[in-house]
Amino acid sequence: MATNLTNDSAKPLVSTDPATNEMVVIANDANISTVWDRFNAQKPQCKFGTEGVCCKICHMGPCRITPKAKLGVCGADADTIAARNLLREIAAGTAAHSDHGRMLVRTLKMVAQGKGSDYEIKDPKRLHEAAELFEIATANRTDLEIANDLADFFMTQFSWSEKPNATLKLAPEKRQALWEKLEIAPSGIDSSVVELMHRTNIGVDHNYRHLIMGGLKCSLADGWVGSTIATTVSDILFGTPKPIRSRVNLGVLSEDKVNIIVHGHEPTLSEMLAVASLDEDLLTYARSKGAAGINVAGICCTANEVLMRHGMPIVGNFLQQELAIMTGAVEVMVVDVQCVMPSLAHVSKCFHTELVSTSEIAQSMGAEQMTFDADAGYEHACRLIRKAIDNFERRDKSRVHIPKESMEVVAGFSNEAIYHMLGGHFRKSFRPLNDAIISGRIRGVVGVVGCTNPKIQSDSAHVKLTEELIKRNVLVLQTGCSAIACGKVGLLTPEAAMLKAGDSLREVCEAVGIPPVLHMGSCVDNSRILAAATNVLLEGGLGEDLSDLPVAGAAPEWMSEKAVAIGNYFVASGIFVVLGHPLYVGGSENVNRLLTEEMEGITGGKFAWEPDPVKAADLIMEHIEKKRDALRINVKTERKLFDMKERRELQ
Ligand code: SF4
Ligand code: MSK
Repeated sequence: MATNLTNDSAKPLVSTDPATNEMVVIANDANISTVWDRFNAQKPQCKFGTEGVCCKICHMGPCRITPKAKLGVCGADADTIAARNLLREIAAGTAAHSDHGRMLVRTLKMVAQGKGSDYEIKDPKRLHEAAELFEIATANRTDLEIANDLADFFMTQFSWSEKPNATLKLAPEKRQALWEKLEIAPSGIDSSVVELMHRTNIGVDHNYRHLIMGGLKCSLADGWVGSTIATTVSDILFGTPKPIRSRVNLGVLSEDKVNIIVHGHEPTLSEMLAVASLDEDLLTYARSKGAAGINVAGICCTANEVLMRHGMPIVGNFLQQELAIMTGAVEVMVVDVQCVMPSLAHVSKCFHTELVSTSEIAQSMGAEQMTFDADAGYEHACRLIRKAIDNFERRDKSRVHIPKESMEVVAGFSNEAIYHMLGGHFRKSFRPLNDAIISGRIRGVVGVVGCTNPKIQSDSAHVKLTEELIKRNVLVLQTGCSAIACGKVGLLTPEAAMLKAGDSLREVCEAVGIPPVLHMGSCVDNSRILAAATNVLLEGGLGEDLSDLPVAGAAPEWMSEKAVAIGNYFVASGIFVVLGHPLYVGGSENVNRLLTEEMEGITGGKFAWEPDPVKAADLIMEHIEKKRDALRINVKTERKLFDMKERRELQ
C-alpha cells in the first residue's frame, strides 16, 4: 500500500524533520507501507479504547460503557474500568524497564563471578559509591567482590519484602515519609507488578481511588527502583557518561562504509559492537570487501546508550526505524527489546538488509534469531559485524538514498558530569545551578521526554515545547526519542544557548559551557532526572520536598506503556506532568479529575493534557512561577545604597 502522506503541499508533512519527509516520499515511490499508512488505515480509532471504557478482563465481556449500558456485565462502572486499564499499562511499563534492569544485574553478577570476561567494571568509583549507599562493605575488598554483593543486593530488590524497597531511600526523606503515609511505598519490583495484575483481575479491587493509588505505588517501583538499578549498573559496567560530541539523523549513514544499526534498549550487545567496530582485523576484512570502514549507529534508546558512552552516531528516533532501512544502505539491523516495530521484517525484505533479533525473550517473524550470549559478548559482536561486511557486497548502489541531514549534538550529561561541570573537578556541587534558580536567571528545570507518535507531526511538539521553554529561561533535561528529536535541530549544542535561549539562561550556559538542553540518556535514564531533582533539593535553598521545586515534566508525543509508568512515577514523586495527549481515562470523569486536579493535594504532583506545545509551555511556566512564589524566591529585595555615615554605623 502506498503512503498517502507525501511532501505534496496539499497534505500535511508527517514530520518537521526534512530527512523523515524525504524518506516518506521514497517509501511512497517504492510502494512500501510505513507507520503513517497503517495509522491512517486504523482511522477512526476506537473511542471506547481511547476513553478507557472498554474492558476485556474477563470472558463475560468484552464490555463497553455507553450512555445506555453504564455497567459491564459484572457491574463494573466507567471509573473502575478506566482505572483498571490504566493500572495494567503501568504494570507493563514497569515490567519493561525493570526487566531491562534485571538483565544488567545478571551481567554484573556474571562479571563478578569471572564469567563474561569481555565485560569489566568500567567505573569502579560508581561501584564503590553505590555499594556504600546500600551498606555493602568495601574496605579491603576487590571490585569483583563488591560487585558480587551489589548484584545480589539489587537482585533481592525484585522480590517481595516486608519493608519498602531499599532504593527508595535515594528519594528525599520527606517524600519517603509521604509515600509511607499514603501506603504507596513499593517493596519488590516483581511483586509490585504482580500485585497490580491481581488487583485488576475480575472481582478484586473496584474502588477507582484505591486502584489509582495502587498504580502510583507500582510506578514508583519503576522509577526509583527498576530504572534506578538499570542506570546504576549500566554506569558501573560501561562507564558513567561524560559530555561527548556526535551527530544525529539519517545522514549519519555512510555511502561507502558497512552500516550496522543497533535498535532497541539493552546496551550489553551494542557496547560490544561499538568496541568490535574498531577491531583492526574486522576493518581489514571490510576493506577487502570494498568498504571504507564500519559504521555502527543507533535507533531509539540503544542509540542513546552508545551515544552517551562512545559518541556513536544516532540514525533516528522511533518513527524513523523503517525509513532507515529504506535508505538501502543498511547491511544489518540488530534488534533486542522494546519499540521494535514488527513491520521491520517486511521492510528489510524489500532491501538487502538483514534483520537480526538478539534477545532471548523477543523474536520477530522474518528476522534471523541470534540470541545474544553475554558470556561470549565480543565474539558474538564480531560475528554480527562479519555478517554485515559479507552483506555489503549485496548492497544495490542504485537504490541507495541517504538524506543529507545530520546535526551535531553534545550528549552525556549524567548527574556526575553536571556536578563536575558546575562545581569543577575538586569541588563537585549543584550550588551554581541552585543559585541560578534562586536568582531567577534560570526560572526552573523541566524534563522533556518520551516517544514520537504518528498521531502528532513527528518531532514537532518536542522541538516547539523545548524551544519555548529555553526561550523562557528554563533549563531542559532530556532522554529517549525526545532528545533525538531536539538533537536533529541543533538544540543539544552549546551554540543553541546563543541562538535560542532567553538572555539569563544563555548567560548561565555560556559561563558553564553547557547546552540549554541536556541529554541525560535512554528511557530508563529518566531515573537520572529524578536524581537531578533530588540533588537540587539536597543542595538547599529550594524547599524540603520534590513538590516544592520549580520543576515539571512533559512527554509531548508519547506512545509507550513505559511512558505511562514514567508519567505516573513523576506524579507520585510530586511533579507536575504535561502529556501531549491524554491517558486513556477520558471516559471516567472521576478518574480524570483525580489525576488532573485532586492528585495535587495528595502527592503534590498532577497530570495535565495539552496538545499545543505553546500552551503546554504556558501551563508549565504558570506552575514554575507558582512554586517560585511559594518558595519566596520571586520576591525581589530592594538594593539599598549606603552612604558613608550608614556604612560606619553598620561596622
Ligand atoms: Fe465486563 Fe466486568 Fe468482565 Fe470487564 S470484568 S469484561 S466489565 S464482565
Ligand atoms: S525508545 S519508549 S519510543 S522514548 Fe526508549 Fe523512544 Fe519511547 Fe521507545
